[in-house]
Amino acid sequence: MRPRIIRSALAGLAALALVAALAGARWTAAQDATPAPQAEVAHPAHIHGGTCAALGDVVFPLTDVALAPAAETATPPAQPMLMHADEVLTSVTTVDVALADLLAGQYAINVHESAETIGTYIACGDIAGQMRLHLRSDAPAGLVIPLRELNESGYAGVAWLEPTADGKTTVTIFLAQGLIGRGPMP
Ligand SMILES: [Cu+2]
Repeated sequence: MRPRIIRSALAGLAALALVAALAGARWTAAQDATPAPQAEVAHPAHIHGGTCAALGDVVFPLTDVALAPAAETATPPAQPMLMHADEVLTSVTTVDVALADLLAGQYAINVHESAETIGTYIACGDIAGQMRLHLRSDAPAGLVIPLRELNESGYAGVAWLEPTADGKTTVTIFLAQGLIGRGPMP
């Protein structure tokens, strides 16, 4: 049973990464898009010092993790667009630090329940990993980390850290509930 669960979880993560990769150009939110019908609360996120087990101060704030606003479905899209299921919350931020520097230190990506309940953490992932061969040879060397559920929030996902040409790091978060068949469904 367990290998099967792990395999399907890996398949899910691969699918997420693939969707993002296929989108190619960076997704940007449409300023004038109509709000999503079921807009839920935005989840503040930061890069903290330390690890998820011993979280330090906020070092780099990240864009709130939230349901992206719905966009016009013109074909072809007027701007780069990442399509994804309603259940998937996203966040994209370019932070002014090199990925190598993040890897050299101790840092973690932490997601909070809301601005009002900032002390409640819902998911976290340590910024660490091994160099691995990527399926896409043209992709820049990056880092993908799991964001594990905290406090029985039901939220889990991945963060994808990519170095930019000018020495910064673009952090893309995908977060969703119900990925492991328990906890609150969206
Ligand atoms: Cu934080």
